[in-house]
Amino acid sequence: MTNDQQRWLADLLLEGAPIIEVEHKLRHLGHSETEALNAIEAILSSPIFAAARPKVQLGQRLACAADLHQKVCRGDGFVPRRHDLSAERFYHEWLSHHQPVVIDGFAKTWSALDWTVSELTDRFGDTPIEVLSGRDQAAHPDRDFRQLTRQIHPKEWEQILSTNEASNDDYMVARNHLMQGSIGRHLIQDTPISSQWVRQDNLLDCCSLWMGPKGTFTAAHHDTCHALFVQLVGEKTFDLASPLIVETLIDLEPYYHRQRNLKEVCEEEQLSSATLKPGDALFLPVGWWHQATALSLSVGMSFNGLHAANDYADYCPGRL
Ligand SMILES: O=C(O)CCC(=O)C(=O)O
Repeated sequence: MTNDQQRWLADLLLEGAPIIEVEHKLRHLGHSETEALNAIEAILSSPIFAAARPKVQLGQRLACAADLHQKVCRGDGFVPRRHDLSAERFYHEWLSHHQPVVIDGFAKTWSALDWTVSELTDRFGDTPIEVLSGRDQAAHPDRDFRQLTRQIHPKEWEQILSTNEASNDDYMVARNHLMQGSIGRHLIQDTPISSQWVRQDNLLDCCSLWMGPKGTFTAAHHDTCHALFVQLVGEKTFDLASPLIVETLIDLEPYYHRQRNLKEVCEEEQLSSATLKPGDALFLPVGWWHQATALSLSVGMSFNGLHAANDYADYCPGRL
């Protein structure tokens, strides 16, 4: 029996295929009954099989429980939306149930909704800002953000955005540390998120600005903390998938999905989407897979200083 055949046989037996079926398959491949039974016995009696089978079985049982959860919780393809959701109900009904929700008009009174590119870039002043460039040529621009990070003058950023062309090539992503610099103290005046929603003592350390042209696409990934993403300018669509969808747990690297697009990984009914308009907020629960597409020039702010345990750095199935 070739190595490949032995491996295939081990796979079947580890997954718990009935011996009689495995024997039939081997006979079908041209092996005699004795050869087939000997090959099966050799694998079943190996210490490697004895050690591995309970682990495979545990994985199968967890997948079974996760599937059950998915079937019971299946939605209609859209992230649920709520108007006038109080912080109290948000924490009680959504965060503690680990479920995403859109809060319509969350920031409808914030002056950041009037931000324009030229006003914002003027406010950035002369200090270089950090953006990712050359994303189109990169196989995995979000995972490999370090190689693509460059410092540019805010005026250059304004020029890139003012072409109004749809592009994923340049994008100012959350890792720009802008809010932690001196400009952060000014910008936050325009995004007055209430203390009922997020802690104020570390507000600037726990928020990030996202800014880019129409057409940016952030690849499928999960975070290690909960986040509240507030859309300020333009529109953006998010696609989300539960961390309990087994298909999403294959091919990770480590916080990103190798396929980049959840639509290539999940069935349509496993995804839920939400299009945010200016002022809407999306709660992204820790571990939930998400990807984002800007439908127009877009500015958003994400906050993670929530009033809940919010450091799940150890949640990284892609490292296992
Ligand atoms: O807006 C985006 O492009 C991505 C946002 C995101 O993934 C996040 O806030 O975790």
